[in-house]
Amino acid sequence: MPKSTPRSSAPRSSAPLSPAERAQAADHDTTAAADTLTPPGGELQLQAGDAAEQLTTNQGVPIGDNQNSLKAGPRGPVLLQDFILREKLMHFDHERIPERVVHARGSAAHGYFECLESCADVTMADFLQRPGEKIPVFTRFSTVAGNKGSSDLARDVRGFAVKFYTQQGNFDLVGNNMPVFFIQDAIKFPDLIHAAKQDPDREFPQAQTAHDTFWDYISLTPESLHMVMWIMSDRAIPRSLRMMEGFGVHTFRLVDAEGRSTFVKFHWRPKLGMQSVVWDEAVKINGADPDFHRRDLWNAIEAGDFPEWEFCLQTFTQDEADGFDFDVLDATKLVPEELAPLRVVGRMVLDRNPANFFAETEQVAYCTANVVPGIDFTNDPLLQGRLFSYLDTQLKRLGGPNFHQIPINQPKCPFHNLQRDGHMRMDVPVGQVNYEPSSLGPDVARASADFGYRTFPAPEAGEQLRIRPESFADHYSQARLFFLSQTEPEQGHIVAALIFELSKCFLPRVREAVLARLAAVDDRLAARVAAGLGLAEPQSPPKGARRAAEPAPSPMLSILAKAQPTLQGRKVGALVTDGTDGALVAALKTALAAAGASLELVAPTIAGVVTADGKRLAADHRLDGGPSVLFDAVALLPSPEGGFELATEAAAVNFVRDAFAHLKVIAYLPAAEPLFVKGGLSGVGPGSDPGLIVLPARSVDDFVRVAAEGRIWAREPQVRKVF
Ligand code: HDE
Repeated sequence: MPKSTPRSSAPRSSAPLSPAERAQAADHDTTAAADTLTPPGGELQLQAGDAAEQLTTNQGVPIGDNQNSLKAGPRGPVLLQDFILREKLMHFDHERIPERVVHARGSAAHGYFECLESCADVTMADFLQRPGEKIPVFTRFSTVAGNKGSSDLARDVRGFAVKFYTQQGNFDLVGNNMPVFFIQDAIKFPDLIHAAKQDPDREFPQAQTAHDTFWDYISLTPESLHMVMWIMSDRAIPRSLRMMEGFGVHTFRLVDAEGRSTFVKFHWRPKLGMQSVVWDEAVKINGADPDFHRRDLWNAIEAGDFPEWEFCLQTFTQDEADGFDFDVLDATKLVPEELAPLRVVGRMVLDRNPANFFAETEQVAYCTANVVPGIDFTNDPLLQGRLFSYLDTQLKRLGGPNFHQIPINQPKCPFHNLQRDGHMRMDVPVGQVNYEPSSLGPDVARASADFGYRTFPAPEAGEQLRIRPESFADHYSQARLFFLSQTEPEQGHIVAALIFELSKCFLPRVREAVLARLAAVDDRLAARVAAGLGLAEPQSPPKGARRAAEPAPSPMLSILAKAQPTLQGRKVGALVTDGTDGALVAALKTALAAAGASLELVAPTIAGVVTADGKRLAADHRLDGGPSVLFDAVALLPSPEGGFELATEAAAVNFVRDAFAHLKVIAYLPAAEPLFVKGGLSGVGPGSDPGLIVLPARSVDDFVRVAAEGRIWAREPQVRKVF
C-alpha cells in the first residue's frame, strides 16, 4: 500500500450529472439523510479542513463513495467496470494467510534486551559483550495445539519465541515455557502434532490433548513421558504470559573469540514470579474471556507495567556433559540446576504493543537457523530437523523468499548480498553487479573471514544409520525427577490432570496403556491415577522400561517451592452495590496499588454504583461479565441491602463459590454473608480458613498481605477429591 499523502477534499463537481449519476447521488444522499449512525466526529465524506486523509484505491486514485457500488440505475445491476468495488473485494478475499500449523494462536510485543554482564569468557555474541547496552526484541507467546481462534487457557505448552535484533544480525531463540519436549527426533514431529490436534475426520476436539489419538500416541511413545509430566502440571495453565519461565530447550553451543566452545541451555525467568491457575478456573476463564492472556499482556503494556524476564545461561563443558547420566543432545532431558547453575546475563523488557497484529504478530517469521557469531548448534536431532522446518514454513506462509524484507523480520543492522528478485521484492537493488567474483563492482558487498559467521569445527564421523543412540534410552528417570520435585498440591494436580484427560479417552485400551507407562515413572502416581479412573492398579511397568539411579528432587522444577509472596501485576475483583462504603473501596485500591496490584469493581450494572456517601463509582464489569475467575483474590463489599439482593443473583453467588473453590483469598464484610449461605458455604469462616478475612475487623492491609501469599492450598481437599 503506497503511503497516502494528505490531500484536500476534492471540491464537489458542479458539472451536470448523467441521469444514472443523479440517481446514485440521490440514493446516497437519501441514505445519508436518513442515517442516524453517522460516526461521531466524522461524516463519511471528507470535508475541507478535516484532519483525515483522502481515501484512495491502492493505485492512489481518490475514492468518492465507499458505501455504494456502481450500478446501472438505482435498482439496476452492478457494473463490472467498478474497479473500486473489485479492488476492495479482491483484497478482502486475500486477507488471510495460512495460519501456523502449530503455535497458530499467539500474542506478541516489542521491547528490548539489556546485557547485564559481559559474556566474553564464553561467547563472542555481540549483544552479550557490553553491560548496559540494549538491543530491540520482538517476542511472541503462543499455544501449540489450538487453531488461531482458540482460547488462551488451553492445557498446553506455550511458545516463547524471541527475535533479538543484534548488530550482527537476527538471533531467534524459538523456545517454550517448558524445558523439554515430547520427542527425540524431528522425524516424529508430524505424527505427534497430528495426534495432538483435532481428529482429521471430525475436526474436534479443539485445543485439547484430552482425546484418544493423543494418548494413544503417548502410550506408544515412552520418550514423551517426561514432557507429559510437564503438560499435566500447572505449568500448562499459566496465570499470565508475564508469569511464565522460558527455555531454549535444546543444548546449544557458545563459541568465544578464540574459537573455544561451551555448551549452553538458555533460560528466561519472569520478574513477576511464576503463577498458574487451577484447572476448573482455566475451563471457566476460557468461557468468560477466551483472550485472557492476550488481554493481560496488552493491558499491562498499555498501563506501563512492562513485563520483564531475566535471561540466564546455563553452561557446561564437554567433560561435564560426559559425566551426566543423560545425553545433553536428547531434548527430552533437562540439566538440573543443581548440576549446572544459572548465570543471569541480561534482561528482557516488553514495553510496546504491536501497532498492527497482522503485520507484526502474524507475519513475524522465527527461525531456529537464525543465529549470530558466537552461538552455534549441536547435533540434537530435534534441533537439526527444526533447522529445516522453519524456513520451509515461512516460504509457505509468507509466500516467497523475500519475507525477510517484511519490516518485522528485517534485521536492524545493515544487510547486503547478491540475492535478487523473487515474489514481493520490496527493496530496489541498484547497479549492474549481482554476482561474484566480479571485477566491475569494487564497492559490492564481500564476505570476511575475520568477522563472518564461523561454524564450530566439531569433528564428525560415523556410519550412515537410522538409529537412536543408547544414551537416549532412559525415558523415565527425569519424568520421575519432575514428579518427585513437586510440592504435594502440585503432585495432586498432575494426578488430577491425568485422570481428567484419560477420562476423556473412550478406548479403555488407551487408558490402560498410559497407566502402565506411569507405573514406570512412579508406582504411587500410577495407583492414584488408576483410583481416579476406577481401574485396578497396573501390576508392573512395561517390559524394557529402565531408570537410572533414584533422582534427588530439584525444587527449582516446582512453581510453589520457589514462589515468593507478591501481588505485583495481579488483580483483585471487588463486588460492590449501591450503598457500598466508598472509603473502604478507596483504601483497598490504595493498598493494592502500593503492592503493585490493581482493583476492578464488579457491580450490578455497568453504570456503577452510588456509595453510602452519595458518590458514583464506575464499574469495570457487570456481574455476569466479571466472574471471580478473572481475579487473583476477591473482596465482597456490598451494603447490607446489597448483600441480600446479590444473593438472588446466580452470577454473584457463583462469584463467591468459585473464589472459594479456586482457593482464593477472600476479604468480606458481614453484609456479604447471605452470599456464602446461598452458595452452600455457610459452614466456612475465618476460624478454620486463613484465606477468609472479615472486614473491617481486619484491615485491608491484612488482606493484601495474605493475598500476596497466593492460594490457600490447605483448602483444596474440602473442594475437590484429591486422589
Ligand atoms: Fe516448532 N514449529 N517445531 N518447536 N515452534 C513452528 O514454524 C517444528 C519445537 C516453536 O511464535 C512452525 O513459523 C518442528 C520445539 C515455537 O511464530 C514449524 C519441530 C520447540 C513456535 C515448527 C518443532 C518449538 C514454533 C510453525 C520438531 C521448543 C512458534 C509455524 C523438530 C523449543 C513461533 C512456524 C512463533 C513454530 C516446526 C519442535 C517451538 C512448523 C519440525 C522443540 C515457539 O516450522
